[in-house]
Amino acid sequence: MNQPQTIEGAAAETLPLGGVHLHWETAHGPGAIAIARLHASDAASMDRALSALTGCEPGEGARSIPIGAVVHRTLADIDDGIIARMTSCGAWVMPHGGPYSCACLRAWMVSHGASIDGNPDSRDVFPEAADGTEAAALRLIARAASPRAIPLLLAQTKHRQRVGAQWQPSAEDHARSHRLRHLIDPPCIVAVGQANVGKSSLLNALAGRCVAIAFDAAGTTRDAVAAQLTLDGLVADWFDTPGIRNDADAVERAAHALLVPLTARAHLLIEVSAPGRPCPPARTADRATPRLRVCTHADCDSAHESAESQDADVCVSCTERTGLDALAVAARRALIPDADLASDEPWVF
Ligand SMILES: Nc1nc2c(ncn2[C@@H]2O[C@H](COP(=O)(O)OP(=O)(O)OP(=O)(O)O)[C@@H](O)[C@H]2O)c(=O)[nH]1
Ligand SMILES: [Mg+2]
Repeated sequence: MNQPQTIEGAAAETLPLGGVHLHWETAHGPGAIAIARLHASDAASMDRALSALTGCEPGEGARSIPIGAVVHRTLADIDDGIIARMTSCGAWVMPHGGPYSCACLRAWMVSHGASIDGNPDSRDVFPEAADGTEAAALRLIARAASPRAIPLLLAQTKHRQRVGAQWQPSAEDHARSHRLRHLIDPPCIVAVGQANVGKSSLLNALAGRCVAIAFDAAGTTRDAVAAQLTLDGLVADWFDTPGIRNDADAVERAAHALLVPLTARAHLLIEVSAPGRPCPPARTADRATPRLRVCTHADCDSAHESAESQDADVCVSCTERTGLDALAVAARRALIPDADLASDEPWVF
């Protein structure tokens, strides 16, 4: 792979990618392919940029990539990949998704005059969309974490048409839209409780695999351990935390300090208890943070008679795997109520 050459001292407008905006659509991380969107103010600039990128003489390269075509080309002698010419002024360049080749390609384009476009217009990204609402919805679908986001976003054009162009969102529309954002960016759920009540077992049971060590000795978990879970169609980052106990050693006390920033940024706190072992109040969390009380050991004799079990929102058995679906629904509802998902008022995004 060749290193990109820098064109030093050249005025931006004389460079082959001068006037072309570059927006990297895919995340900065390894992937099979990456997607870079190029947008120019006029067709001639896009022709010139694609010619330079594919190593063709001006005119040749452009003609070989007509509007609507998808072609395989060498990209600046750095990689090979796919170019999709979406419009006269827009194209998607799709190299392999290795971070190094992407960084080289990005550096080559910038050194040849492309400017980094931080927040491109959704209509440029999705020229096939019927209107701005559909373009913005398609853009969110492309990065939505949760499956439940897709039908809601696809319905937004219809909802907007129904309310009309004069629609002014109310405070409740903004609040609902804010909650629905959890479908795009996974919310942070933090499970807290006394040592040895089953917090790690709960994470493992929900994940269906061993994420955190669970052991019959208090003080097993020494760090915040997270996994991404799908809870009733909502993808969330679930954090297991070190249990609270009075005779904690120095390492555990250091681990407890981690809880302060973590609970502060939690969107939902799971207060885990077991029969006879209540959850101490999470002093560090914002009082407004929603909470769910979960009692483990539902499989144990007379567990249902305990105060913790009777006070709990959901009772689960991590070993027998009961109550997990009810917990997933309760967690999703605490973050996004059913009414938000059923609403036919527009989602402000
Ligand atoms: N029977 C039964 N045992 C459970 C249940 N949940 C957890 N356990 C057991 O309780 C013990 C402690 O479980 P952990 O998941 O390690 O508890 P923890 O709250 O993460 O403990 P710390 O990491 O020390 O804070 C283990 O032996 C588990 O197998 C449950 O629902 N039923
Ligand atoms: Mg643990």
